[in-house]
Amino acid sequence: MEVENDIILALDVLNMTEALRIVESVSDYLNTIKIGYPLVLSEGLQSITAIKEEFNCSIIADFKVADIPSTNQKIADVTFEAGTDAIIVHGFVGDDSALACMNSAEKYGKDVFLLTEMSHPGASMFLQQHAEDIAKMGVDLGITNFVGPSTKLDRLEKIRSVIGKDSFLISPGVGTQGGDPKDTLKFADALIVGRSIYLSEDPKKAVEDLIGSIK
Ligand code: U5P
Repeated sequence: MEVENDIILALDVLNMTEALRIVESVSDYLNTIKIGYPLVLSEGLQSITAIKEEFNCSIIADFKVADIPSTNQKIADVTFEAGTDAIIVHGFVGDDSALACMNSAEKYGKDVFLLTEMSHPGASMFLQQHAEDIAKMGVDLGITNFVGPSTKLDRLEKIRSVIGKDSFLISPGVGTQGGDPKDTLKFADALIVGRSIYLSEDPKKAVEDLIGSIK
């Protein structure tokens, strides 16, 4: 996936008017948008289709898919039908569940991102202990796209060492959650940034400043 300026916008707004306004304002600089439950539960899966059609951008659906294989397959199928380019899938549910999403992605010619460890403090309670095994499982399955936290750079470095330098690693937690953009890019290929862009009074300037800070 070619991520312009190494920044993915997390578009966690609750209506299409706001979504279109934000994407429009940053579209000179960004070509990859992550859309998750906040927008899709508010406006439907067609919000993905509409944004992709209007801006010709790549869409990553952040549904953190975490169910039994047959349900995962259905979730992935309808998500790809809507025009999504990639779907984020939880790794903790195991290889069969991840494989179901991979099979769907293959059928549609799309991608899977495997979520290894999360960026919030609570992730240290359960997920962190297994993150490297989850990453290793992904590598063994042939997954080449991963998600890891920018808020814990030691962990991000570990995850990078498991997935290897050629895997594509995207990292949320920059800005509002405290992650540093430049440091994160020592280990990640692209940053996922939400609130510090879409809550800014001037989202375009927020992106310009962010690009300036990682040059
Ligand atoms: N996200 C995380 N951490 C993870 C996985 C996903 O923050 O471990 C998602 C959030 O759901 C949100 C975005 O969509 O990445 C980060 O947004 P923000 O903190 O920049 O507003």
